[in-house]
Amino acid sequence: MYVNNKKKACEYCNIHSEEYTFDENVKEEALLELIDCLNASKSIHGILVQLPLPKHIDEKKIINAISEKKDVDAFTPANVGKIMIGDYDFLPCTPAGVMELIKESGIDVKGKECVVVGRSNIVGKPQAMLLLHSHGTVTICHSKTENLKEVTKRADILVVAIGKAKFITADMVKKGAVVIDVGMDRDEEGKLCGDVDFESVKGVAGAITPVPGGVGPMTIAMLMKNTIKAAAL
Ligand code: L34
Repeated sequence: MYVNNKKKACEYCNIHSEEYTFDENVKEEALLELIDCLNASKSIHGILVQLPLPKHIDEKKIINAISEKKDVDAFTPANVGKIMIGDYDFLPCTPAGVMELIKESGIDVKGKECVVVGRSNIVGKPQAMLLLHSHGTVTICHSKTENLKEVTKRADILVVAIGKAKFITADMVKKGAVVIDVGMDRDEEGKLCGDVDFESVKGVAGAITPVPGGVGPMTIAMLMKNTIKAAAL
């Protein structure tokens, strides 16, 4: 479904897109061969390998094979390194979408207590770096964090990306905080929800993103932005 949403967005933006699907038993070599071919193609400007990959595939090896100039996810080591320095062509789509939401809502990150819950390479780590570039005071929390609630309660801006349904509850949030929910989870009834217990937290938050209809569509918008940028590189 995520891939379909990306294809629809391409159509909307007049970006040509091609989808390659494989059997889950696909060999690593077959993926590497396709990436080589797309790397060399003059008519392809962006390459995205939708994650997660099956267990027998070395994700790092596959990502590393993508040309850094076509890496519209900004997942390759070269692009991740550039983000650290603050001198980049592409930003990773989800963290960039979160920053866009913050900016467009008129929220100034400068000097604010920013707490990121989750330390994945895709969201948590780059998210912390982007908040730092915007002059936030940044803390990263994760599953080993002691007194998590004490830390999240300090946040003026709380970004949650852990993949645990409704994990963040009202007692963990400071009154008036900006709460951004990156989660895409299922609740007990199998309904789509986020990492934040929206119904309880909306009562204390100053601003909060819903799931669906929050960060997800922003991720896709940033992918379009990166792709257009890649075409101009
Ligand atoms: N390579 N793999 C790569 N890049 C990515 O940036 C992703 N991710 C995650 C999964 N794998 C990836 C995405 O694009 C998650 N993700 C993603 C993309 C789109 C949406 C959610 C997650 C999305 O469209 N969400 C909508 C609809 C949700 C629904 O109705 O089920 C929303 O409103 O949140």
